Amino acid sequence: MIAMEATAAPFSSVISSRQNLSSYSPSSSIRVSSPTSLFLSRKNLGKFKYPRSLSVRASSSSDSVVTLLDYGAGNVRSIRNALRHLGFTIKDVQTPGDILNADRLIFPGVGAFAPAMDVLNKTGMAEALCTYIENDRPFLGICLGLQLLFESSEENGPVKGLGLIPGIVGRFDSSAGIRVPHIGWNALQVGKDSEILDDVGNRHVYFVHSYRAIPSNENKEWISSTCNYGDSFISSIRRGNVHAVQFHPEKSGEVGLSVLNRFLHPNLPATKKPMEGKASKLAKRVIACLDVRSNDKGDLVVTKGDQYDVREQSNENEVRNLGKPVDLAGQYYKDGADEISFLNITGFRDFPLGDLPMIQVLRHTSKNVFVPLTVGGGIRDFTDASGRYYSSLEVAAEYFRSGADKISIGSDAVYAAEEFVKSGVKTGNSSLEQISRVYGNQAVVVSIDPRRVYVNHPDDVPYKVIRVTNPGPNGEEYAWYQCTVSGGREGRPIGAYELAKAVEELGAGEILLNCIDCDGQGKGFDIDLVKLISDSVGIPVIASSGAGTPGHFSEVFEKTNAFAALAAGIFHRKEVPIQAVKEHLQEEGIEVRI
Ligand code: 1PR
Repeated sequence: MIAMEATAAPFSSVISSRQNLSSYSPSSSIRVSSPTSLFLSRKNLGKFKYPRSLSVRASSSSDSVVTLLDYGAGNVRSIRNALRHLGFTIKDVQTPGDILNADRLIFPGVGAFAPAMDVLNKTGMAEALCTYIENDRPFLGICLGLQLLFESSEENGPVKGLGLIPGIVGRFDSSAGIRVPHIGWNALQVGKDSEILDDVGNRHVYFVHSYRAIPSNENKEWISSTCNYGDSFISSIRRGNVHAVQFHPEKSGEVGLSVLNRFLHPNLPATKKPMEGKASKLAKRVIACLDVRSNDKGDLVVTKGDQYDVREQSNENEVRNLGKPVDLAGQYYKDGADEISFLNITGFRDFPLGDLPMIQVLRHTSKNVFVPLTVGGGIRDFTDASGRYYSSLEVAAEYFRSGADKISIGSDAVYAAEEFVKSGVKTGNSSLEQISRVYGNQAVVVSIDPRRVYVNHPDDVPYKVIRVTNPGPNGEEYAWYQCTVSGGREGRPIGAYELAKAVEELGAGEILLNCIDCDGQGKGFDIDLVKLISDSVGIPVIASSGAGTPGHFSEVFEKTNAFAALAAGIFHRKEVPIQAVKEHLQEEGIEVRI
């Protein structure tokens, strides 16, 4: 499952008028009279009817073209970028015939199961796909592109799938104590003959999904790897030339690129010995954050604040300039960052679509960075000087189209949470609700900018108060965490605890938990705050602000339920390399992606 966006489908023209497949006759095609023995017997395939008249072209070339089935439901920019990075050109499927004619076909399923099947059925793509796969043509399904091969899915269903693999795709069971969606880097148990996973070994790959297929006696011959998350689920299948993976190779760094490369170049000799180790579960993520804004000369720079003050303490009082966003993001990718966040820190006053540098930053970064990218700042409804109204959905859509995997909402989520706490009513109109409804909650992060406020007694304020580890300046033993908007400039009548609970209800998939007091101080994360929030919500929490040493990362993972830890200053100033953080965590027995 990856963020969806509303774009015209490459073959949208065929959606309304279903192509008559029996009249389709590709040039240079050969008739395939019977399916290969690789596949299930018909009686196991449910009621799916295979057209008898489809033809599949014989593979003739090993050129550098890959056919992409983008049925227009979502953002496949990352897979396009990854394929181009590997030296391939992309041919988009326009008609079912393009599937049958493909030399190699990649199907990055996006969005939800039911609408995807609906489009595939209406366009005749379902039949073409089944024929193509039945004839053992080179195929790689990704995420939903794996799930659709099964008999059916429970996602808004039951909904019938392509029926090529026995099994029902079901939702992860959150009552088993796991957080759903399954987001992050997880290790695989790779079976024999997986071929495209030859370089993976037990290195982590990136998953984002709420539904999964589970191994059974009926489908065991298809399974090339499984993964553990609550229970064991199918992370990849392989039969002959047909492959599909539940994870996102295009977001899994170098190891993900190797999976794509091995699919595109079958029979490559194993070049690397897969790494040995004890990878077994979801890795804790280390995230590099780039606070971005224009400096006084108008250049977009990565800056870094001291408790959110990003100006130098000099006569010129200029905006601190720590580098160029695209260059730094590329460097952090190479250094092993599991994710990269861009925060447009003046987005609250400069409308992000008003000028386009941040969009350009994303476009350029996503060409060479193959881990998840988050972008935040200024996501809200907006009317520009000429009276043109932009909805927050349009802003988010532009970010997704430009390469973001997740968007992060700050100020606007605070206003929405305040309303919700007051009224108890979900209006469905907030940017948070709208974007998570359209793109899925896994694509929406809420960024919280709280400031610690000490009090003498838990009843002093109508917000969640905790006993703090280190008393306040006047010996206060308690504190609450006041949310702010506009980059910490304005305090609001809501606490971080109340906000976190509210935004989870409103559809946030993750919380980026900053702390103004700790920002840029290098003294460690605010453990009291991170513990409070990560114990209170069922969605992943990213601890942010204050990292100064690798030990601060292990401390936050050992003492709280944070899923990820984010840092900025120590990476920008090259005080601590990302790899040093990872190695330290490993030494401490904390699972990370290496
Ligand atoms: O309110 O939706 O426009 O979003 C604005 C976004 O910009 C929010 O995510 C908000 O956190 C961020 N932001 C606004 N002003 C600042 C600032 O610094 N003046 N940056 C700012 C937030 C905090 C972290 C920082 C960590 C780690 N920066 O992102 O990277 O504290 O730093 P450290 O490791 O150096 O301690 P909207």
